[in-house]
Amino acid sequence: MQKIRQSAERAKEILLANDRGGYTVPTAGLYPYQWNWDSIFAALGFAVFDRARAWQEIETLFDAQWADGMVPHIVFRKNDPSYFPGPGIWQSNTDPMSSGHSQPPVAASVILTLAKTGGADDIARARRLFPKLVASHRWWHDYRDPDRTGLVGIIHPWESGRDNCPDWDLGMDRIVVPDDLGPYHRRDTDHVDADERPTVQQYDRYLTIVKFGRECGWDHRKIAAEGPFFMADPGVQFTLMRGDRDLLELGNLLGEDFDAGEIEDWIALSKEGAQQMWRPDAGAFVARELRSGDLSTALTNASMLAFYADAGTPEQLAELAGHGGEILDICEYGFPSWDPRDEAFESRRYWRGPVWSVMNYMIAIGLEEHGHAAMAARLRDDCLRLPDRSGFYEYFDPMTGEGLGGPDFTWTAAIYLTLGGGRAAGDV
Ligand code: 9WN
Repeated sequence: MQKIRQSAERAKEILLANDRGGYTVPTAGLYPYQWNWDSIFAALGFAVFDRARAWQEIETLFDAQWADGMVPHIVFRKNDPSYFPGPGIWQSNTDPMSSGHSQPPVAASVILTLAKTGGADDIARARRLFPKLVASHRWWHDYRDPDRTGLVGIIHPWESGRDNCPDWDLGMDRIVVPDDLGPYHRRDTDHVDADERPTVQQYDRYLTIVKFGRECGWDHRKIAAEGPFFMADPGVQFTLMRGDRDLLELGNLLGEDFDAGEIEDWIALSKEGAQQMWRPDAGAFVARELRSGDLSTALTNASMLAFYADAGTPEQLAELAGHGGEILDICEYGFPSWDPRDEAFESRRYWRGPVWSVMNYMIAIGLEEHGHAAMAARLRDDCLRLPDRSGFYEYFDPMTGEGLGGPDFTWTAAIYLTLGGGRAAGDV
C-alpha cells in the first residue's frame, strides 16, 4: 500500500465536514448523531484552530444532560434512519431525545486542559459548565456505585465506549435474550464490513439491555440493582478517577464555591475500590462482573489508563508498565485494545485488538506523568503515523496499520491535530 502523507489541513477539513451545526458526528453515514466522548475529544481538535467552536461542542453535549445529572451517550437531534438503534428504540422521553446511558466521563479533564491553556473567555465558559460537570460526576458515584464500594458499574457495553471488547463476555453471557425481542434491522453492517463489527448474538444482547431500560422508564436505580448487565470497567473507573482529580483542580482554578470535600472523598474511595479490579496473573486491572465478582482475563488499553488515573500501588504500576512494554514490542502500532499474547486477540475486530487514537492520547499522558516518557512518545507517534499511513480511520490494525471502521473520523483527526500532526511538514 502506498503511504499517504496526511496533513493538519486535512484533519481540520474532517472536523469541519462532520460539523452538523454546533455539534459534530463521529463519521458521516455510520454514526449520524452526536456521541458523548467523541464530542469531548472533538473539542480538543477544534481548540487547535477555533476555541469558540471547541466550547460549543461541549456545550451542545451538556445541553442534553438529564435532570439527574447523567450526560447521555448519544444525542438524537434529528432522526436519521441510517443508524440503529435510533431514538424510537431508546425512548428516553427527554428533550433533546437521547440514549439511556452514559459514556466514559472525559469532559472534566478536557475542560481543565482548555481552561489552563486559554484566556478570559475559556475561563468564563468553563465556569458556566462547572456545576453541570459536578452533577455528572455525582451521578456516576451515586447511581452507579449505590453501595459505595469505590467501583462504578456500567449497565451496557456501549457505556464503556469499548463496545465488544472480550471484557464484556462475562456480563454478556449472563443475558437471557427474550423471545419477544422482535426482529430488527442493523444498519452498521450496511456501512462497514461485518467482520469488523460485533456479531448478531452480541447485538441481540445489546438490545435486550436497552429493552429492560426502556421498559422501566430508564430508572437507573432499578437498572443498577436488577438490570441484565452490570460490570465495572477499568476505562470508566479510570477516566472518572482522573476526571474527579481534574474537576477538583478546575474548581480551585476557577475559584468556584463548591464542596471540595465531596470530591476528595470520591477520589479516596475510588482509589481503594479500584483494587477489586486487580488481576495478579494478568499483572493488570481488568473488568469485573459485579453480580458474581468474576474478573476478565486479559490486559487491555483501558488497563493502561491506570497511570492516567493514578490507580494502584507503585509495584502494581511497575508490573503493568512491564507488560505494556512487552505488548508494544509485539505490535507495529500500539496500544492494542486486547492483549495480543491472549488467544482471544483479533487484530481487525472491534475492540478485540485494534488501536484507537483517543485511548492512546490518555494512556500517554499517564505514562509520561509516571516516568515512562519513551512509551508515551511511542503511543503519541503512533497516533500520527497511523493516519499518515492509512487515512483518518476510526481504528487501526496494530499489526499492519490498516485503517478500519468508518473513514474521515472526527476523533482520529482531532487527536492528530492536538498532538501536532502535520506540523513538522509546515502544514499549519
Ligand atoms: C455505540 C461513536 C461510537 C464511539 C464508541 C464506539 C462506537 C457505537 C456503535 O462508536 O459505538 O455507541 O454503534 O458501535 O465503540 O466508543 O463513541 O464513534
